[in-house]
Amino acid sequence: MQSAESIAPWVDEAMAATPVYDLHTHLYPANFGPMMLWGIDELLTYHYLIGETIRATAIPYERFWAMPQLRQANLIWQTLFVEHAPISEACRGVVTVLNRLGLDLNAKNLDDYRAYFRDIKPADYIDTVLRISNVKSVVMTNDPLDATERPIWLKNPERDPRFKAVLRIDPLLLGWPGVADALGGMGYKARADLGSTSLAEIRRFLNDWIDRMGALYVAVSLPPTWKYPQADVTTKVIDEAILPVCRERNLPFAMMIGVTRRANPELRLAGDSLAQADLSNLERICAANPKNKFMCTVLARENHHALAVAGRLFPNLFVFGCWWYVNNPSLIEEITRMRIELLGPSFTPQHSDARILDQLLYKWDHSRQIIGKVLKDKFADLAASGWNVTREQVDGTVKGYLSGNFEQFLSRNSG
Ligand code: FIX
Ligand code: ZN
Repeated sequence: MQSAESIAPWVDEAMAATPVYDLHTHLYPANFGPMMLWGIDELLTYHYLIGETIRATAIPYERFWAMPQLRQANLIWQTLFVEHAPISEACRGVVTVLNRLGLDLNAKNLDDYRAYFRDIKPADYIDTVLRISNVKSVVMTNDPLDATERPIWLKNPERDPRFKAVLRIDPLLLGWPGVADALGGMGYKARADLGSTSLAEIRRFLNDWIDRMGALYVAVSLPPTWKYPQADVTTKVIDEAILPVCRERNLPFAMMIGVTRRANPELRLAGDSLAQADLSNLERICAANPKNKFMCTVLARENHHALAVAGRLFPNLFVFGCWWYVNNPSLIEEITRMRIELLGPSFTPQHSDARILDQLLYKWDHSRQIIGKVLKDKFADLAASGWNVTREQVDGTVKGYLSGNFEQFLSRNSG
């Protein structure tokens, strides 16, 4: 019988050797130009760190936003890394990135770090970061209504096969009646009345953009107040456009539930909040549409237990990731432990949500450590209960968590 000591290195080796399929990021390939973010100044001006700096300095919002990015980065470095210990998860992330790149952490010299990035070519840097982080595929967030992104797609960019597309439709679900004009501007005659012509036009929009992008799934983030079903525009668009198209195309519909946008608009991207949602709405959408595939992650820690239970109840629901405010070591550990206990090997513990390429280096480094820690405990418990744990079982479980489960869910027929 294997001991905890003999199982632990198997887990460590499998976690390190298995390439990740990162199923939700905000990363883009080099030929997406300004959308590809990388390097020390982008890392430092990540919205998580902007929030922490404005809090630490109490700088007036308008003064912060009036600064050019370089000066914002200087302030963030000075405040969070020089004047204080960089002990928060987002700060530690920058430290891990610099460390993984082999930069001198004792020097603490921002200009030296800037010099390192100066001569790097973005396309080469993608190769470097994916190699060091051992990530094989990253799933982008693609919004055809975004004024920067749309023209890029319309030029039929050459595709980097490592960057997969996802059709993100927040405005299409939550932006009525205003979104009708945006759709009209793109040649889709969808009016706020949502009559049968409008719904057909929304379906045409979805199909056209799924084709253009080669989208793997259709995704939305939803507020904690989201209800399903409800006599409102959101339910109508879901039931009569999104779900039929997803069914026909055998694509999952991913719901990220629990975000309250612009709770403090002064903080811009850093100003979104969260609240607990009623996940009976999630259960109802899965139950009412058994021929659709769904993916779900939730923002409130308090919702994670209910999400894992929903995953047990509905085979058409794929549970994934520790999103944003729960992407912290203590919460990843708690959530992953609970999910393994309720769902066994059949979910995806983590996605990175990286916005800046270099963040793959820390987000996966940190998550691999925690998922590995939990798995060691779980396999040790199993061995202590009398099961003959083998290296193949460990390898297979890790492969499922880091890539295979998601790939299988994508290829599975919706029934
Ligand atoms: O809606 C989302 O995809 C969120 O992940 C982002 O909007 C959020 O700003 C973020 O970066 C979280 O990590
Ligand atoms: Zn995201």
